[in-house]
Amino acid sequence: MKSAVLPWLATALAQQASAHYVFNRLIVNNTISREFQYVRDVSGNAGTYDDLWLKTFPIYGPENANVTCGRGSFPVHNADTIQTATIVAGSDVGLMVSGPYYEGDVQGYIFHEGPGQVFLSKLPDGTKSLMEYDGKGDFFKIAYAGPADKTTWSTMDTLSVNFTIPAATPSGKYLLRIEHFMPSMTLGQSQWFVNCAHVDIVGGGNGSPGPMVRFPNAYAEDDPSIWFPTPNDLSLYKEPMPAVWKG
Ligand SMILES: [Cu+2]
Repeated sequence: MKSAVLPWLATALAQQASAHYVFNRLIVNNTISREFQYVRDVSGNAGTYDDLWLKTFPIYGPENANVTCGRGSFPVHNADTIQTATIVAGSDVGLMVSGPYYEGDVQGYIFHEGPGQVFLSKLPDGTKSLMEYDGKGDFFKIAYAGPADKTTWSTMDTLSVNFTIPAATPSGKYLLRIEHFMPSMTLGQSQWFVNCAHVDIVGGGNGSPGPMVRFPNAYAEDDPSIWFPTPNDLSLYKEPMPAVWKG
């Protein structure tokens, strides 16, 4: 197995500068959705929507408005086709990458060194539907995938960030937001991969989720979780605030 995998990996690492990804599939109870079935479509870095490769390009900096739900994600571009996933509170869920496709591989991998985090934002009172929600409301964090050990990020070379919707989450319509980012060694170089899915949580509980944050600007470029000059020692990495709400 190793002899088959390693040459591909070496090539991929050599292409790391352009090897990016978009979390466009939702996994619910081990069922993988189609691309952008439940996830808001995003534009490429040139503004068009027709090229998956361009959609994978990073967003730079936590203060960029595109870190709310991804570049060009609101108004919802795939309004005619996006669906809302029904998820029973307590279920296992994941957000999975597509692209890039190269070297004959059919899947993209999470290539950048950094953490993954997952958030929920309830449809605000007075906003009629998720289609009309710009994502500027309150988000609480439900998952953090940090370093696996001193030298390895737990998401490295995986296809998805997996988590559980807390059973105590109140029922209702939510934006389910994932961010995977590469902290910067030099100030101002962080790269962000952000997507949002439309979900309807059913069978929920009576929890009071929090603490809440809003995007962009939940973090500053010089936060120790965003500007991390010592990537060779992940024991020094601090989980970004807010804390995970466990329900
Ligand atoms: Cu990059």
